[in-house]
Amino acid sequence: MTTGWVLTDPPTVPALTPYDLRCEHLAEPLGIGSARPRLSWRLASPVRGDRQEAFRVRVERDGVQVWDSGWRSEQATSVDHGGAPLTSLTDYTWHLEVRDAAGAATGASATFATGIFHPGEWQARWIEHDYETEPPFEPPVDKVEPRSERSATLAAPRYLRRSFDLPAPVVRARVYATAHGLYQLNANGRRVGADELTPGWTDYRYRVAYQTYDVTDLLHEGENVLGAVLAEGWWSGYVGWDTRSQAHHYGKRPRLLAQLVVDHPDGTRTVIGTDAGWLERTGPLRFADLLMGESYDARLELGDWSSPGHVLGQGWERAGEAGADVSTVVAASTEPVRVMEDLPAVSVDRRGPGRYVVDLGQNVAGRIRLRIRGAAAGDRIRLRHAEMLESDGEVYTANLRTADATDYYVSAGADEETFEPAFTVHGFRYVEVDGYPGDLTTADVTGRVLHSDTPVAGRFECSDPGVNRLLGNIRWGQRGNFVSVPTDCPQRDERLGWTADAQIFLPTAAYQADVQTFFANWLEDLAVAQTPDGAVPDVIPHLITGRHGTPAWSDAATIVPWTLYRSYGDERVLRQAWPSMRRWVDFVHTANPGLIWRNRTGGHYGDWLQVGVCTDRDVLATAYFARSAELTAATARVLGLRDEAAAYGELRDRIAAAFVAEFVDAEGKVRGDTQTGYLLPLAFGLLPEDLEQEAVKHLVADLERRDRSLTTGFAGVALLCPVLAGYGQLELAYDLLHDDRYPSWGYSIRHGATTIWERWDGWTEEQGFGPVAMNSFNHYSLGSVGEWLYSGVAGIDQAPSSVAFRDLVIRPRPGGRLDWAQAAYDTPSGRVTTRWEVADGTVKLDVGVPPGTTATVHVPTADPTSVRESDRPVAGQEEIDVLGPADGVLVCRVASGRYRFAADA
Ligand code: RAM
Repeated sequence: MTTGWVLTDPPTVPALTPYDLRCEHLAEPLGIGSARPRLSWRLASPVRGDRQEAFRVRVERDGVQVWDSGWRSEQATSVDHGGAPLTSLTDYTWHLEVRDAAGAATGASATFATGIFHPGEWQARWIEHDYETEPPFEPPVDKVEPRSERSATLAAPRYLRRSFDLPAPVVRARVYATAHGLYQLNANGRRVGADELTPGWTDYRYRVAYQTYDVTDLLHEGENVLGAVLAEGWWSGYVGWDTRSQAHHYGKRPRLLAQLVVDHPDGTRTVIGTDAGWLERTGPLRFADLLMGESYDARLELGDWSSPGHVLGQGWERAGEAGADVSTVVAASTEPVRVMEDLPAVSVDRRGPGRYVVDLGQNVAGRIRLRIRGAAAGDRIRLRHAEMLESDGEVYTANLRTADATDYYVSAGADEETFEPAFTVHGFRYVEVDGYPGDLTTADVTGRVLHSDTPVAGRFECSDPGVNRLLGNIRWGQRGNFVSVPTDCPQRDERLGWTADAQIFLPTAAYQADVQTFFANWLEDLAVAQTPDGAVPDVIPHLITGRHGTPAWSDAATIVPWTLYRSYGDERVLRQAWPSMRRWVDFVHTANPGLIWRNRTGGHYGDWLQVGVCTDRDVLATAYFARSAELTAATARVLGLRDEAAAYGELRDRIAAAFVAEFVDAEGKVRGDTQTGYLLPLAFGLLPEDLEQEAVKHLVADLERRDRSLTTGFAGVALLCPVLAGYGQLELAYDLLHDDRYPSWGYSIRHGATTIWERWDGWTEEQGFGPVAMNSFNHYSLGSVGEWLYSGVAGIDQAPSSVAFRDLVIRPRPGGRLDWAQAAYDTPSGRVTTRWEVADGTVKLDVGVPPGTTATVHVPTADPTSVRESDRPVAGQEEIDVLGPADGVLVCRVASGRYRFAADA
């Protein structure tokens, strides 16, 4: 199951074929929350010009058809279930048929199941440890494991069990479960599912997701046992940088809610819910916390506690009931966190007796699985996690701030034991193992990589190893920070859903993975956290109070839904976000009737972590104000809200005019004269044409003055390469991409980075480690250049008016040190591929366009008359429409299929 995070190829097919069938954008989901789910598919075909002319969807339940869409002459690759609303707690199969231009039909089928739709269907109550009747705390064993002061305040996780009889064999069994806290389930001694850190992090004040598991194969007629382990997690553990006294962020006591529904052959159902009939106690887990780590005392193991026939020892008590309010409980709508890859240790360095430093060779979010041999009962092993090493080879932990990131294991004295924490996650590359009995080898240590199981959607490679490493680091930055919510970092006492980080990185993230449900889920928490006057908090889920309404941060409210819509084409995300978008723009407008955004600027971080310059804050804020107004207008247009579209469109134009009047002089110089100061208005189209070229000149002059060195922070960095390339400065863009002097992406790579650093000066030759108060080595924001690798270098993009990549623009940009580059990307219609190569005076360009889409291909060439496709002239080919030469390219419009262009370089 831990196959890594790789792109799966579409099927090789002889004719138009649907594949990758999804329900609510998820593959064969078990507990969807919608009675009218969206069904979607991708298409593959080897035939040029192929497209789906019509489709038909049939939904059935137990072999009985509940909806037939009939044949629809449409190219759409998604449809909402159009029959009567579906029934809760039910399995469905859906059959899809598609017809191509020649009338030939192919089909595919998939399944999904509905979850619990109505609160009344929960026959379960929240259960928790009954703290009222708790006896005074007594250490359970002679040697209590040491705890830091912080972890000493954490309560021991609870083990819960319920034994029950099933009167008949099992046809189908599902568990619906969630927690205030984190939980893992067992059934008859076996782990249920492979999801980690469930139920994930949402704004628990408003909603908590339940997960659905199929346990049909784990249960049988007669006695069965359901078990659960319950820890603190985001609910009541350490989150962010708040101390725990203010914290217990959402509540003080972890709670479990679960319901098992078993169908028997005669059509009867057995339902077992959590209630006071469950027993609970503590066990080997002494504490477990996302930031602090986990402590496990194997001497306290409970044996086969979740199996039938287990003889209950002392310590089991009745669970306390904590009400039956399920009003915040919703169906999970996005992929869970899972163990996505196992990494072998690459080296072990003995630092002293029983003390080792292990290197995984990669900075990750995850944890360690440790094999222990020959330990005596009571031996204690300590694991400290770190991203970097000190110059003397010891682990560098100062940048973790108050996050202990330390796990403990106390041995039971067995010949061989294995320790792997269950309810914590660390951001680390190195781990110090202290107190290890015998010799530790690389074979004893495995790195377990955890993140949200967002399906991989893209692949990029080129001839330059440095650029490939950069892309690799960007990918690992995504993996390390897409853990239930998009976080800024996975290691220190922060790990929060900073909104600018998210909006800036989203375009890159979306090229690498299908992040549709991941961000739609997060947006729900954004909308509920808006203040009554419309300000958006700086972090989502909302935790840090007093900071909201920040330029570029809170603009995530408009940018994230719009980017999701453009990438995936599901207008429901806009419909849902619309009130939040407009409330956000209205908030800024109300506070700034003069249209220069100076008032109510929240935390105003400016161009965060820029180097050596200070981009004018009003410039940055006002540019974002214009952008948000523009996207709100665009959204209104999609939703058919004509008046609002006109009003926000007009507002956007007035902000742009105010921007120019206030900040731009007659020579096109933008106030502050910084790179980001030019990039923002150029990228957002705020300047009139005559000033545009002038502004580009100032931008280029600034770069030249600095010997082609960047100064951009979070807000500007994503725009550097696309804007430069877009305005005819391709070689400058490539120089920045290849640069390895400070500050640059290449500098961190030259110094061994395996992820994107938070700051350009995270570590420098002159200063060593950067400011310890804020120095993460796994932050994705500065990796937002990844978008340009796919859209610019490999050239996979879409037309400005296109949605879901249906109208592709293939415009690769040979240049820099690259001889070739290639990319693949799974659009909602199917896979698009590009590969270009320049050799011996010839440029070759291979393009794959998915069925039903068209592409405008810019074939790079010095001589447009030399362009051939599959060794034939382009002119006169049926699927190729030659639009004409332009600026070093020949522009052609092509239908779906594969094309092999060649031309003089
Ligand atoms: C820090 C992090 C985060 C950033 C905020 C403003 O906590 O670097 O990424 O968004 O500051």
